[in-house]
Amino acid sequence: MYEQAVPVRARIAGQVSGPPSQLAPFCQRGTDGTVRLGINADATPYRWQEGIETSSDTYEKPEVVKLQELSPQGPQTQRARLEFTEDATSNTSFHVGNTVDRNYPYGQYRSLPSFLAPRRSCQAAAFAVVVTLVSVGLAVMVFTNGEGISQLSNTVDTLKRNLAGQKNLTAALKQRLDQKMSVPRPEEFVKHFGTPVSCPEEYTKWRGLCYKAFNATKNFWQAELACHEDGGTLAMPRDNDTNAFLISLYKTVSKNSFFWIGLHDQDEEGNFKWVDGTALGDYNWWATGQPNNHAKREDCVAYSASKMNRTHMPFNVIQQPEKWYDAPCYSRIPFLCQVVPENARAPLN
Ligand SMILES: [Ca+2]
Ligand SMILES: [Ca+2]
Repeated sequence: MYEQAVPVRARIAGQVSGPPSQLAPFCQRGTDGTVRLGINADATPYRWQEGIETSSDTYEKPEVVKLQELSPQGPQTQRARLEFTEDATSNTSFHVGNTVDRNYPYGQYRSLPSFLAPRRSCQAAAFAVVVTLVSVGLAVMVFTNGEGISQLSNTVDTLKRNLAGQKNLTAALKQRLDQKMSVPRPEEFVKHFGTPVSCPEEYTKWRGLCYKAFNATKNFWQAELACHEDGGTLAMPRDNDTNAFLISLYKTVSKNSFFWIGLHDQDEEGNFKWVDGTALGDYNWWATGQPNNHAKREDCVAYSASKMNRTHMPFNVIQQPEKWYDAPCYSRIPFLCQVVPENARAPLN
């Protein structure tokens, strides 16, 4: 059921004929489009009054207000529809419409208050704006979070690469440390420190030198020459340990022979020297009564035999075995040589 719209003129300035005050902030539109709805004080309850505010203190353009009130769809429902249209002179139309369904708990037939329609519209618009802002905010957050996640992913990848590099460096350092701490292999030892100390064939190493007992018989000078041919000299027992070692060594060759050592007094009687020219020193292993320079022809020194053997006794009296005796240098007896190891004499690589 329609009610004919009634043109309304209303003063704007200072006039309080509009809607309830709580709607004003939501529904004003500029200077010539503001629509105010409210309840006329003179009207019956739920009659609608409408006004359009102009920019000056004049009466506004006539408006046509159509109020449509629909019969309730049920004992508890009321529907109202408002339409606002400017007059033909403005060649414009302005439409505000809203459909409200409202349920009333008391089941009474009541018309819908006019201010609710534009209020709904404003609420919808505000809701749309809010939804739009929230959507934009969410999009920004998603975008921002996406960038953050991408940056975090890149950071994690970088950290993984750095960790892998650190692991490789640690493994390399550990390998180098193991190489430093490990015992060198024989070939590496030879490379850095020369060949291991070794003696010529049939020579025996003793305290850094090599010794050999020759069973062949030679005079003192021939024996010294033979030792030179092996790169050494006649043996020179300068201390008790070496002396004992040489005694045990020549026993492996013969126990009934005498053995030349590198000691003599050919240059000066009674002044014994080693074949390398050094003085005899404090250590000696003379047999009792020796050296006696028997018949003034004994200038070279030899060990006496471990066991007495008259056939090999070049000296006039043998009383003590395994001792030093001076004897004639031309006597042909076995001899002892000593050689400095070749690698000990060669410079290290
Ligand atoms: Ca002598
Ligand atoms: Ca003698």
